[in-house]
Amino acid sequence: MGTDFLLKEYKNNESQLKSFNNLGYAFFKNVLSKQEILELRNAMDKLTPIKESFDRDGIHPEGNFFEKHIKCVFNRDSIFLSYVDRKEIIDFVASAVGHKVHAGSRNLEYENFHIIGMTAWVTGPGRTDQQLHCDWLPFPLPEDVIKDSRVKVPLLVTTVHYYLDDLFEDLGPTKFVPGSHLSGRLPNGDTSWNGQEEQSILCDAGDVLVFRSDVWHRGTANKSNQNRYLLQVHYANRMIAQKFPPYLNQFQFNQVILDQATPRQRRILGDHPNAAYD
Ligand SMILES: O=C(O)CCC(=O)C(=O)O
Ligand SMILES: [Fe+2]
Repeated sequence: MGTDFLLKEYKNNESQLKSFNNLGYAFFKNVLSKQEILELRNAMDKLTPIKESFDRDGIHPEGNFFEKHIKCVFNRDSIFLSYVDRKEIIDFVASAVGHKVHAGSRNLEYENFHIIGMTAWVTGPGRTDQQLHCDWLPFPLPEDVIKDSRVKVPLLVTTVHYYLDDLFEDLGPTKFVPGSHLSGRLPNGDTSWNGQEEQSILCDAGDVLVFRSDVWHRGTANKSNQNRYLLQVHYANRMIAQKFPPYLNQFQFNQVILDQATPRQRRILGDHPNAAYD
């Protein structure tokens, strides 16, 4: 069997979801134009760190390499606002993590999830390999239980990667072990699962990957002489907390940005109708 299916875009939402459920990630080709890629990279270069928000911009504390890691960038420059609900991606996210509910004319699929973070991330030459990990494994399960077709592990958190470079091995692509979310566990040092080795996401600038929090993956070493630019957008079921530091109510929405936000963007940013626990 070929390996084309490991990085393939399917034509409709349903087939994309099926592949996502099998592999743990879904691929979207050519989402951004060259102009949008440039705009995003320039906007990322202009961002300044807010220390209380855990931002970093400089030599990484645990390594001798440059890293810029700026949180909640939707709040910093209106260029990032459209990535709250980027048109090619958001319906997929809504069906993956919003658990679409149809109720008459109400657009409930946008009520059950929200954005929990948006990070601009520039990694310089010298960045080292990450270990294979899950971002979050909410439901560890024995393999024989998770294999039972009656068991459907709900997706609570998913991340969208907007790649802003043409990726090559030395630039440090993200690597995934396809299907490993069906292991029910953390990798614990394993580098393959069910006979499947890790797969480098060697995609082009403007391509997008959406992945489950429980699929095994890692960022890899930047052995090139250029910076790698990545925009990460994290979404979750509405019951999962938004990660908007600084905490204890110090995070403030930027009114200039909020005034530009559409009703759907405001909803995804957290403007929910009253519900359980409110
Ligand atoms: O850098 C990457 O491509 C992935 C990073 C990652 O998985 C993480 O920081 O959790
Ligand atoms: Fe990760």
